[in-house]
Parts: sequence; C-alpha cells; structure tokens
Amino acid sequence: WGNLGHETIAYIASNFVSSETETYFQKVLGNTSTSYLAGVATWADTYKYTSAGLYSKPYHFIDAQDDPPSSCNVDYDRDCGSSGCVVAAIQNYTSIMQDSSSSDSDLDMAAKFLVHFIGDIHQPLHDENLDYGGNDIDVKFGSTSTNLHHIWDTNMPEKYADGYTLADAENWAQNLTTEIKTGAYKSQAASWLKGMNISDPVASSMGWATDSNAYVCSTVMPDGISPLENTDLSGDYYTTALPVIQLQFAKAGYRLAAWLDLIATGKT
Ligand code: DCM
Ligand code: DCM
Ligand code: DCM
Ligand code: ZN
Ligand code: ZN
Repeated sequence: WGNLGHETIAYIASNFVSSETETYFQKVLGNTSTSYLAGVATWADTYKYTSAGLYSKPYHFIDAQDDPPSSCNVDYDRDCGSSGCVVAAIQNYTSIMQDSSSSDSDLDMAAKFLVHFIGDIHQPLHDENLDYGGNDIDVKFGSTSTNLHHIWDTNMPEKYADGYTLADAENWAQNLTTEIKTGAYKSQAASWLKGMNISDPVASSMGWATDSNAYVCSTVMPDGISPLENTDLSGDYYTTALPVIQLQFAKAGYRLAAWLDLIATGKT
C-alpha cells in the first residue's frame, strides 16, 4: 500500500490494542503520541530504497506462483524466495521482538517492520507473482497513466479518502474502527483472528496471505489481464474494488492490533 493505506491500518491497530500494548510500543518506538504506530508505518518503504536497506525489498511481498483468475493459492515453500518474503519477514521480526537479548534499536526496527509488513500482506497484489505483482500491467486511472499494482496501493485509496495526509488516514481509520465495533464488520471481526498463533508466525501470516491472494482471482483480475490493459479503471472497476480495499484495511488493522497484543503480553 501507499502511505495512506499504511497509516490508516496503523491507526486502526492503535484503536484496538490494549493499554499495556500501547505503553510497551510507545516505549519501544520512543513516541508517546496517539500516532506512535502511524508515524512509523511508512518507514520501511523509505528504508528499502537506501543502500543499507536494499536487502529488505523482497520483504514487502510474497510472489505466489499461482494461475489467476482460474486458480489462486500461496505456497510457502514454492513462493518465498531465497532472498526472503513478507511471511519470512513477519516471522523474523516477531522473533526479534520476543528475544530478551534484542537491543533497543533492534526492537525499534522490528516494531517498525511489523507495522508495515502486516499492512502490505493484506494488499492482494503483494501476494501475487504475475507481472511482478501487477506492476507490468499498464492501466489508466482517470487521465493518469499508471499500473495495476499502483492503483491498488495508492490511486484507489486516495480517490476514496480525497487526499493522503495523516489526518485523512486517521479519519478513515476512525470510520473503519466504528464498522468493526458496531457496524458492517461487527459479526465477522472475531473470525479474522482465526488461525492466529504467536508460536507459529509462518502459519499465521500464510493464512493472511492466502486470504488476500484469493482477491486476485475474485476482484483484481476476475476476467484476466486483457480487459484491464490500457483501460481507465476509475469507474466500475474502482466501485467494485473499494469494498475489498476497505475490508483489507480493516482486517490488517485488527490483526495487527492482535499480533502486537500477543507480542506485548507480559512485557509491562
Ligand atoms: N515510495 C517511497 N519512495 C520512493 C518510491 C515509493 O517512499 N522513492 C513509497 C510510496 C509508494 C510505496 O513506496 O506508495 C510503494 O511501496 P510498496 O508497494 O513496495 O509497498
Ligand atoms: N504521496 C502520496 N500520494 C500522492 C503523492 C505523494 O502518498 N498522490 C506521498 C509520497 C511521499 C510524500 O507524499 O512520501 C511526498 O510526495 P511528493 O514528493 O510527491 O510531494
Ligand atoms: N512488488 C510486489 N511484488 C513484486 C515486486 C514488487 O508486490 N514481485 C511491489 C513492491 C512495491 C511495488 O510493487 O510496492 C513497486 O515495486 P518496485 O518499487 O520494486 O518496482
Ligand atoms: Zn505495493
Ligand atoms: Zn511496502
């Protein structure tokens, strides 16, 4: 996701973590404001473009070698490359958070990575290999020439929010938090945590990846690539995609909160 998506997901998580978890991560991140998670949510996207951070580029996705739209699936052994992937990264940075010998700077970095990667794993095209996660599929969005990956990361979320400031993210997060607590997602939110097990971060995050990847077949390219190529997707395609984007932001924020709670348990 772009900045707006990551910050929205982080604000949703801040709304659901326990007060002990909030205290613990505010200390780890050195920020006692209400934006302690949202303020670091995009750090990993800056870091991956630095020479010191290049190693972390593959950690933002898992390249599912499935066959959309007829067959969607993710397989850890098949799809997590030798340079790593988002599932392996979630496992690694979770174990760093749990290791009593981790330094303060290791904990700070691991927390920043987890806030970002649990967001990215919920972007359907971050769980897809085809055309480099859709980056090689040229599309239009209104008068803008871009690609399928980019409209899911950025153009469609920004069209809905009508902006991309931290305040836009906080506002969207507030709306989705209300939907989870008392609205459209109330009856399903508990099911989003099914299969989550802090002792098995690979199985847990493979569940999230499999769930997200299914939307590649159902929503991202239900009729394959050719009807999308060089087409303006800011009309009906956007209208169909938006509920999936909203749902994936809500799931990502709710699952991130639960994961941070499991990490922080017993630490304060
Ligand atoms: N991005 C950045 N610096 C750049 C290019 C992009 O911070 N020079 C950010 C903004 C994009 C995001 O990276 O929305 C996309 O990253 P990804 O899709 O890998 O999460
Ligand atoms: N940005 C964004 N969405 C846009 C344009 C920019 O999220 N439509 C982000 C990317 C950078 C920051 O805002 O992190 C500053 O962008 P710029 O350098 O384009 O002013
Ligand atoms: N990306 C992806 N899967 C790939 C390659 C890239 O999901 N196999 C994502 C990472 C960025 C965006 O696509 O969010 C653009 O990647 P890059 O900046 O590496 O071109
Ligand atoms: Zn992306
Ligand atoms: Zn990313």
